[in-house]
Amino acid sequence: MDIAWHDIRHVTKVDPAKPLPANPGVIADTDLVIVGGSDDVTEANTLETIRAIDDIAPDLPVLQEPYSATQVSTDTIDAATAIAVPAVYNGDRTNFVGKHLDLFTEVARKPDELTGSTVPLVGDLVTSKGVDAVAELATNLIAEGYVIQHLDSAAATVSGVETAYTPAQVAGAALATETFYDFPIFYVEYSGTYGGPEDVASAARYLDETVLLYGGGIDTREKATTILEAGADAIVVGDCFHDDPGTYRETIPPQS
Ligand code: 1GP
Repeated sequence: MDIAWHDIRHVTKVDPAKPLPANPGVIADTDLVIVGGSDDVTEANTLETIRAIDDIAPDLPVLQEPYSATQVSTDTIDAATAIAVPAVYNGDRTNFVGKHLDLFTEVARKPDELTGSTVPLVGDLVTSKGVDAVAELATNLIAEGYVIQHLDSAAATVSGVETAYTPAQVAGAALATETFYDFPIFYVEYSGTYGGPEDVASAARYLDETVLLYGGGIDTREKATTILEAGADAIVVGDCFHDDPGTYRETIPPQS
């Protein structure tokens, strides 16, 4: 399934370590789902969540966004539309360069050398299934340029983020994403708190082809509208989906 990124205005981040809400059917009106979290995520709960969403809304694109090697398997690769891999500009080296170079070093090896090897990003679950799985993964990866701005979040902890970027640095990271790294996604991440429109406005000036996502603390129609009007291509809503699906429904922009 190809993802029509520039038609996507509303993304739902489903944490596989949390239960789905009692009325998960509200998710059918979002444009795209990302399955990922920063605590207690496993391959098993990821797969269960992707399949549950697929049962509810079979036509919805669903990305797996892992933070660890052990969460990806041939089953999750098959179940998800694609695997979204964060590259965290203000994280530690492991989370911008290390995991990715390790993965592609494995992918670049000759097939007979892969037997028995490990792939740090994707783990033994993939390599035990052989080179076809690794090759399939390589063609289904989506790189996301990330800036994590909420230092007290689990996302910041798991990515080694110790300093938030200034709006000028956010703008620079956005410009680099589009013109230097050529990642398809730039993600302003305020996981768990509302960051307001300033970073989004700073980034939006430098993005054309690259899709601008904002996530963090969206729990009203007003916040959703503010972020979209500041220039985000789409908002990402996480906690509100799990905690208050009725309010979550209000964050979905009306069909234009
Ligand atoms: C988290 O950006 C998403 O990765 C959404 O944030 O959970 O605060 O809505 P919230």
